[in-house]
Amino acid sequence: MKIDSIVLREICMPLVRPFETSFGCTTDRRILLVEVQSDGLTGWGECTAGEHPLYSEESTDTAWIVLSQELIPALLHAKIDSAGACPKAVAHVRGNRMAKAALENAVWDVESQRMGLPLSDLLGGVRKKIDCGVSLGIQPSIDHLLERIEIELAAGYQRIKLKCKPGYDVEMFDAVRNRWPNILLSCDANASYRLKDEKHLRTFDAFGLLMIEQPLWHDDFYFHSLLQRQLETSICLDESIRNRRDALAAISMESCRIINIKLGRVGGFSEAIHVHNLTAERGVPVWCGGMLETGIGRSHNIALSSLQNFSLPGDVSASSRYWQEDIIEPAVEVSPQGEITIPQIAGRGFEVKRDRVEQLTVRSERYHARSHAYSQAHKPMKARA
Ligand code: OSB
Ligand code: MG
Repeated sequence: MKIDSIVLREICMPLVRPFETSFGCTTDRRILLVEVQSDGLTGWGECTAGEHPLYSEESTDTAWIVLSQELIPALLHAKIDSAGACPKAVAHVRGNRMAKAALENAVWDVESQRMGLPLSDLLGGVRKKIDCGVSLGIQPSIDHLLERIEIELAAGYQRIKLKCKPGYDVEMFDAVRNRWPNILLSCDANASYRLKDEKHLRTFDAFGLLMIEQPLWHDDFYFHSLLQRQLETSICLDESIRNRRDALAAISMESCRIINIKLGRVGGFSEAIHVHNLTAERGVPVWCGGMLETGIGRSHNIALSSLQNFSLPGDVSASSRYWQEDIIEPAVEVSPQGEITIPQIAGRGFEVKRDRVEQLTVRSERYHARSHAYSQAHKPMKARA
């Protein structure tokens, strides 16, 4: 596959409502988009790094630097023959998985168009529809929360996930369970508890939660394995799982019984498929996480969720829950049964609204094959005078 040029851009988009987690509140997103041009085709990728390095070490700004100075020059230099060859072309760069995913996923988009296949087919997907849940940020009050849950259930969503943190947990679970004793309910702590909270976390068992997501440190398996032994509720790891080896370690140590796969967190489709295949072999169910994506990232999440072991409802929901106007056409919609239908046309299945993207762009740069960007990036450092 010959890559002719790559465009890196940053767009700014306000969320329709603030999204608050244990680590912070987001009101406006700064999102990097990658456009890979190859033989008249354009593939799109989205970087899921946050505005600040709070969920992971990456941010919009670190991803820009790593993409522009390292990853894009390396990929243009590598002359890859398929999207699956991307990870090797950027393997010399440590970490920076969200930046890598933005680039690799754009190449998968190009490849699916070139082959005339829906992206989900190219990935090996088998599902025609995916089950959808929602993630509800920390709300100003329990009344606000109950109101939101009512709206999401009425829209058909199959699972409600509640963001929680110390001091904002059992009272909320109690209120929700009193109102809806039987809904599929889970919580996500985003690493906000410690092992000393074990006794308190055991009280979560009374609420029949499907899972508790990432209760302890963002980089931990061992202490989660100690905690999991003490809980009836399944632990689901999110932040800790960076690749297939991590998933294998976590499963072997019984640190969790469920895994959330996020394309950005694991570095792109290739590694996401590796994690998926391992969990399928080991009988560990997975679901697709979300990172407040625009329609581009959302369409990648939809394609990934079509793989066989994505057997639990994911955090892949309608565009309108996040955006006044999405940057794709049609917008992502969820049926009254809480399902998204996998597009059956070549590529991601959603057009990018180029005019809208241009309007929202705050900076952009184009890189050509064999441009001097590569030689610049790899010039040996000179000693300072
Ligand atoms: O932990 O799943 C998370 C959003 C930003 C950072 C981390 C997380 C989330 C979500 C949002 O829960 C899920 C979505 O995009 O709908
Ligand atoms: Mg999470």
